[in-house]
Amino acid sequence: MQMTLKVPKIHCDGCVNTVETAVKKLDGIQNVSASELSKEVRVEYDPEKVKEDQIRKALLLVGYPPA
Ligand SMILES: [Cu+2]
Repeated sequence: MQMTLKVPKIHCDGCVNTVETAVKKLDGIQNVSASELSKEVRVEYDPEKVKEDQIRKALLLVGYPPA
């Protein structure tokens, strides 16, 4: 399954790293790529193992609340 989250606080490479690392740590994440240009995070995940809610929470915990 794939989703794209808008994360307005992404503004540089450091943010991209922080966001990608936080999401990758979760179980069931197949791929994650954040963009500082579009301020979007694209996540591919296994919905049997991880829920959208957990992904949103992981972003919130590192200081990047999804819009
Ligand atoms: Cu930054």
